Amino acid sequence: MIQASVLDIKEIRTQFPILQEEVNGKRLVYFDNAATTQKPNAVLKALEEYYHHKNANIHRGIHTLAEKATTAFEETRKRVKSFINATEAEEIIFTKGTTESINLVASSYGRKFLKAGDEVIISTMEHHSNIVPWQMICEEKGAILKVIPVNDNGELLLEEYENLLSEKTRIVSVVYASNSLGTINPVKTIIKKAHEYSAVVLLDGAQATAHLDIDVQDLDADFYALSAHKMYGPTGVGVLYGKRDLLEKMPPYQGGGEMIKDVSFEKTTYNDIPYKFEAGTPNIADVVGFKYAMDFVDEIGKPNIHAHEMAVYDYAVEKMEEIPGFQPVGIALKKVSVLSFLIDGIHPFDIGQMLDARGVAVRTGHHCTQPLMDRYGIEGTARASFSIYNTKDEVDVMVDALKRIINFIK
Ligand code: 7TS
Repeated sequence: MIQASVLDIKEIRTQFPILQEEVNGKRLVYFDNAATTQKPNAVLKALEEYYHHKNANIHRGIHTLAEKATTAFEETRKRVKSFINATEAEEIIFTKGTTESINLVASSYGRKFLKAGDEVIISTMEHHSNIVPWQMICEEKGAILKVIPVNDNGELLLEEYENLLSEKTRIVSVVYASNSLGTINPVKTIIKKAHEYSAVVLLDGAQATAHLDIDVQDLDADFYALSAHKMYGPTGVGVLYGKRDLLEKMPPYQGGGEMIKDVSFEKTTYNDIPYKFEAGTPNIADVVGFKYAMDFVDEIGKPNIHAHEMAVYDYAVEKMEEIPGFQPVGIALKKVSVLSFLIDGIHPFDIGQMLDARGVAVRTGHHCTQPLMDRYGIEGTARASFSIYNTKDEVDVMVDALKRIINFIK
């Protein structure tokens, strides 16, 4: 890890070719990192290298390429194990993203262990992907979905959470860091409380994993879901971490090749974990590329990444306060670098469109957290989310553009 004081953002930017793009005649300012981050050269090269020199299907062949591809694929599994400090590589299951990881747990664990009258707890600030799979399985099983409320600042009400917990609680599934508010939730406490009632806990780590050191053993998380594409890796790759004893008790999620030991028309036996949950040919090349994203992150160091991003965030809040009618949404004490905001009298969609005309990419809308928007009585926000390659100069470009937009409109 390098020292934060010598972090060379200019050099880091050169590793991301897309940052040289022009959008609508202006140099791209990419502030949509919570949706997906850009990819460094190391990842792009790994993808090319894979297809040029290693491409084959994995786990089934004895020929040289098949072995090379299998080794590269399994190297990433080991890398994820160390990246989130799982106990064993077998606890790492590759999926296509956080959404699929959560669906896997809801379908497999939920279908086997939930029964009528049981309760599942989520929170108001969940992404739809951590709401809908639980609604579906609760409906199927006659289980009840309970929701932890949030305060006006965008923080979970922990006392209310404790009131929701009971002997009926089977599963607690909460977001580690909110994509709409940036709030970092006190997940270690949430997990400890759930375990007092023998409930299992899934953490949605989609937004946390690129910014915070993750240690699933220290957190004592039962399941942890993440997406590679939100942490400089390729799209189409996600991870589900699960404790071995839980994964072993769970039925397969999908049937097909890879996930079996032996198939006959009378009886099929299933493979061991993690393969039991990896039916069919996986996204081999992108899994291989993902390893280089984790190397990129660890080389800089997450504390350095987080510190830089929060410096850009703090600067952005300070500059935005110069804008009349600026209203941040989500001002929790502990945050990742997500700045959701409203400007009085201008629809977020118009903000997004007019910023785009000036080369600035922000996201607008409900950010797949409609119940959260309902809680605040709004339709959506404009959202700037910062990454390691973003700079205060880029914030100036956005703020300057916003000031011009306001002058133009008002
Ligand atoms: N959970 C959280 C907290 C997220 O932010 C997202 C995606 C997901 C789950 C789903 O991840 P996926 O990789 O399976 O799609 N969030 C966003 C966003 O904020 N803007 O676009 C996607």
